[in-house]
Parts: sequence; C-alpha cells; structure tokens
Amino acid sequence: METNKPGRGFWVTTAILAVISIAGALYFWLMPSVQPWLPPEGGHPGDQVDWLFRFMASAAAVLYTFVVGYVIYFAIAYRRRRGDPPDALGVHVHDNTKLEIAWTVVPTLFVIVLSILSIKIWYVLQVQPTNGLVVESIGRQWYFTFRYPNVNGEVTDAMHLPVNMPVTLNLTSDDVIHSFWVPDMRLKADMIPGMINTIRFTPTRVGRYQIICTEFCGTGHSTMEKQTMVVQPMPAYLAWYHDWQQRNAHVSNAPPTVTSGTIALAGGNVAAGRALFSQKCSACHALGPFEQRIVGPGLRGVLHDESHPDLVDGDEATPADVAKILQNGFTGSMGHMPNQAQNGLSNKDIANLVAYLNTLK
Ligand code: HEC
Ligand SMILES: [Cu+2]
Repeated sequence: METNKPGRGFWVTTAILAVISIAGALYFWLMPSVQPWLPPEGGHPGDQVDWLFRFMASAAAVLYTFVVGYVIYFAIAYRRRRGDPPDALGVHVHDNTKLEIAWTVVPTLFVIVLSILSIKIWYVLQVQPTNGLVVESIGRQWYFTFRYPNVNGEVTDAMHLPVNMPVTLNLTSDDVIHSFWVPDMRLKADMIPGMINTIRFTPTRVGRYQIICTEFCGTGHSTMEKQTMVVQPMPAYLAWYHDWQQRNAHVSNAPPTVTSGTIALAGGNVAAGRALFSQKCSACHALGPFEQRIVGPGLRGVLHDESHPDLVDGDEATPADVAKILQNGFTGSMGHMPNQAQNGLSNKDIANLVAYLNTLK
C-alpha cells in the first residue's frame, strides 16, 4: 500500500535541519561580536536598523535551512529507484487541510511580524517629528551641497552636525536622481529632482563619516564619495557654522540664473577660482592637455596653448570668450558643458575661475 505518512528519515532530517538552523540563527544574531561586518553605528536609529538586520538575517537563516534542506531530502528520498517502471508516478497528496493551513498561517505570521518591526523603525526614520536641526542636502553632478538655517546660499565643503542633536535632513537633487548614503549612520535615501525626501536621525558618535552617492548618475558618479558628514561637539560645530555664516553673508539666496550681458572679469581672484574649480569643475575637467578628457577636455593651457587657438565653440581663446562659455554653457561633439545656473556660479565666481584658468600654462 502506498503511504504519504512521513517516515523515520523525515524526522531525522528535521532534527538535523533544526540544529543547523539554530546554529545559523545564532551566528547572525551574535554576528557583531563574532565578526564585525559593519562599521560601528554612528547614531540613532542606526542601532535599531542593525537590530532589524540581525533579526531578519537570523530568521532568513532558519527559513533558508528548512526550505533548501527539505528540497534536498525529498529529491533523494523520493527519487526513482532501480526496478521502478519508467513511467512510475509519485504519490499524489492533496486535500491535506492541516498541512495547507500550516503553510499559509506560518509564513503569513512571519511576514506580519517583519512588517511591524520594519514599520516601527521606518516611522522613527522618516515620519516622527523631532525638534532639532533642519539641514538640506542637494545632489548635483557630481557633488553634494548643504543648506543650513540662517546661512545664505549653500555650504560646499562637508556636512557638519553637532553630536547628540536630532537632525531632520531634507534631500533633493538639482539634476538627475542621486542617492544619499552614510553607511556609518545606516542612512540611505534617494535624491530626486522636484521632490523632497526626509530622513531623521541623531548622530551619537563624534567622527567623520563618508557620504556616498549610490545611484548611477553619470560618468562622474564614482567620484561622489569625497565629501563627509562631520559630527562634532557643539562648540566646534558652532565655530564652523559661524564661519560659514560669515563666508556666505554676501551670497544671495536666490537660485542662480544665467546673467545677460558680458561679465566683468577685472579683480578675479586666482585662489578662489582654484578652490571653486576643484569643487565644481574637476569632475568633468582634468588639468592636463586638451586631449586629456574626463567628460570635457583638459583645461591646462585653455588660454595659452598655441596648438588650440580656438575654444570648442569656435571662438578665439580669450578670457572674455571663456567667460562666455561658463555663462551660457556649450553643447558640442564632446557633450554638454553646463551653463552658469546649472553650475551654480555667480558672476564673481566666473571672474575668479577665468583668472585661475588664465594662470594654467
Ligand atoms: C558635467 C560636466 C562638466 C562640468 C561640471 C563642467 N564642464 Fe566645462 N565642459 C564640459 C564639456 C563636455 C565641454 C566640451 C563641450 C563640447 O565642446 O562638446 C566643456 C568645455 C569647457 C570649456 C571650453 C574648453 C575649450 O578648450 O574650448 C571650458 C573653458 C570649460 N568647460 C570650463 C569649465 C569650468 C571652469 C567648469 C566649472 C565651473 C566646468 N567647465 C564644468 C563639461 C563640463
Ligand atoms: Cu550621484
């Protein structure tokens, strides 16, 4: 007589799988002390995110062990044996109500528990209002800028935050989709043009943490990892904050636009131009010869290379014509050179950049 009752092999297999799955679950649960896979958490709710990660990994270890273990066991136990007729069929099991209820209820409960745990953390991370500091970050090809209350314009060096102060971080993009990721804080959210995504957290450990873009955003994408989140004690933070308040006191808060008319180049500051170049131009331009392309051409000797007397737009290489390209942008055979508004340049910035480019020989 054919039977569909599980035999002794099934129960032995179940016992072995139970032992393996407990070992697997323990490994993932104790993982931070077994072998630190992740950098130490720099803040809250990063600690909760790690807890959820360990819980999910442990639960997945149990699930994986049983699913794969039984697949292997059944494939061996119910294989076709020597002497079976070539058209032998397996036992047909159907209408086992208990079994069907079990395999519906158990995974459903499992998923419900996981969603409740995730939603609790998601609520803290994205919804729960907090008092504290509100900072904005804007993704650009290929760097991040930051806006602070009562600081004009944008901060371009790094994102400074006081330790143990709740932060509401509003994220957006000026061009294409970027993604803001700080592994040490377990924070990640997309930066989408025309949308604001908010994440909330409290940095609890003083230090300097890398900010990385994790959405492929063009040829300079891999360079969007140079800026940092600097968490510091309040006095140091305030010193930095007041410094930027002063530095940007004369910057307008209006979004940059393309100016009409010619830009006055007298008084351009070479040092300011050099600093700006490394922030806003070096993702696309090397300081090598014209042929050394990143996205646009190398700019060493853009004003002094006799083998390239003309600029890409066909005009003669003079400071005024370089300024015109920075002002209006240019699209040619190599691609798109962003205009003044897209690069976020004031007229003064352009004068400084041209003064700097004029020193390259
Ligand atoms: C997104 C990439 C990108 C950025 C950012 C960018 N450029 Fe360009 N630039 C280009 C491309 C591409 C060209 C060439 C366009 C063509 O001819 O096809 C170009 C051309 C130029 C030229 C003309 C060069 C020549 O030999 O004629 C100058 C000067 C220049 N860029 C300066 C700058 C400066 C200064 C900055 C920073 C404010 C900057 N660019 C930022 C892509 C960029
Ligand atoms: Cu990006």
